[in-house]
Amino acid sequence: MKILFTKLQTKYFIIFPALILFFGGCSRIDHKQSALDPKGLVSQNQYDIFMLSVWITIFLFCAVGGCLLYVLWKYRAKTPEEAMEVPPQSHGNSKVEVSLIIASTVILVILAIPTLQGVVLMNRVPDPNDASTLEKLDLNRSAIDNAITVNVTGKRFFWVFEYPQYGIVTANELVFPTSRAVRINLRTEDVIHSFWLPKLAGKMDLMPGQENFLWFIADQDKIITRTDDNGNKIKTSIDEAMPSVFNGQMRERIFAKQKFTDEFEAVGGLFYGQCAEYCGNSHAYMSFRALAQTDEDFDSWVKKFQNAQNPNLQPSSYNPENEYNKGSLVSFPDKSLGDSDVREFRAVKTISKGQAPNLAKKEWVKANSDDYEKGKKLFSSLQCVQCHAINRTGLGSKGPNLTLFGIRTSLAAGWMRNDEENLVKWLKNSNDVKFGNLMWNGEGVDDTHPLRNLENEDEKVNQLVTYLLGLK
Ligand code: HEC
Ligand SMILES: [Cu+2]
Repeated sequence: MKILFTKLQTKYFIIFPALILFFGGCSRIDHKQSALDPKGLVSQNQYDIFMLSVWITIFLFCAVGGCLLYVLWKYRAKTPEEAMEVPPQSHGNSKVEVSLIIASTVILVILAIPTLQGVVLMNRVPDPNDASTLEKLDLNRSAIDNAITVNVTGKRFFWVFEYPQYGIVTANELVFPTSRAVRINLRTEDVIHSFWLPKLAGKMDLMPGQENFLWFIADQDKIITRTDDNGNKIKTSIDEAMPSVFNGQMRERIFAKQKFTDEFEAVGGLFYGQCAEYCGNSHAYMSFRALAQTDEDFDSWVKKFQNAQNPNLQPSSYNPENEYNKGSLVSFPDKSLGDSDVREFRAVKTISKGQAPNLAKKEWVKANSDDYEKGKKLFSSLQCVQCHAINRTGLGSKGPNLTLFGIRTSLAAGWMRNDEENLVKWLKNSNDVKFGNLMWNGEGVDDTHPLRNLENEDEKVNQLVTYLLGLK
């Protein structure tokens, strides 16, 4: 008995730690960046192909392992004499060999057909006139007809998202409507990167000198279905799963519901993406986010960006020849900021022609706080504009475009929460936060560059933060 017990114990000593190691590597399949939790048509297709090959592999494992065990058992030596015998020798069995070749071929064909179909599917948005394909894929024609295009440019170590149909550009957060297909054109301006958006689109490389392509369409039903802590599937509302991005609700909701280290999304419409091809020091932190929106919210977001990035809609300097409506934004000098400084004012009532702006008459109010205005000024004087554009496209393209930065959920290419605390850390020493990033280490940046000297400049940093987070 005692011997049996010790034997058992030794067995468990080996098995338990092995199991712990084995399952320790597992996580819930709906993990933030899991390819096993598809929420769109293209990723679902890839998942199905993957599962087909898993089942085939399991079948093969059992069939081959089973035969092996059977033969080992059946033809084992039963007596010491038998063990001494040399078994009959043969060169093989051509029937068995031929059937094995045929069986392998059949399995390869079974795998190849859906794989090739998947490659075709991933590589091209279906033709809107091809009714039978649309029906097979259960796609609305309008989802294809109204597809949106996003030109994605990979840069060390962030992403540029340009929407050519709307003439807007942003970085690191891809906002899209769930009702429409999204075409993704992939290019790079430096080295090879790889665009990986596992729950929606799969993965595709960005190659210098070549344009690659990918598309996805999200499944709103799957987005609003959530797994709770006990593993039950529950349906939430659209409002809960896809808060509006344009008015900052998405950002607020994510911050309120989720610790940064949480492994699961608090909000269904938030997707994590990642560069999946080693591209340098901070490659591991070259991530991005995709934010699902209803049509209405997406349109509002586009409108807001278009207004922000339309040079004709920027506040112009005050002109006494113009009449101004209540609410108009105009800039004119404000001595309280600095001798030659202008700031933005908002008209409190209709301002008739021919007047000089008179602050004493309470016709104008400051459009932004003093810190915001000072931060805005610092953004130019500290040479941030060298690399960043805010609002207008095309200027300062070495770094991410920071238009409406205050509604962005993430900082430094998707991997940190975009809040005051992190932004302060980033501005004081971005190299500490993201080693090797090209803001700190870019061309023309050395220890004399003003951005490297913000470490002890709390006031300036706070003004910059007020300005950047005030862009909303
Ligand atoms: C030499 C060019 C350069 C200068 C100058 C520069 N930046 Fe940057 N900035 C970058 C690059 C490149 C990134 C992207 C870093 C990354 O994520 O790898 C970046 C990222 C950022 C981000 C995060 C953006 C995002 O999408 O997450 C903020 C905010 C920012 N910079 C603010 C500033 C401010 C404020 C200044 C001036 C004090 C400044 N930058 C000066 C190049 C620059
Ligand atoms: Cu990379």
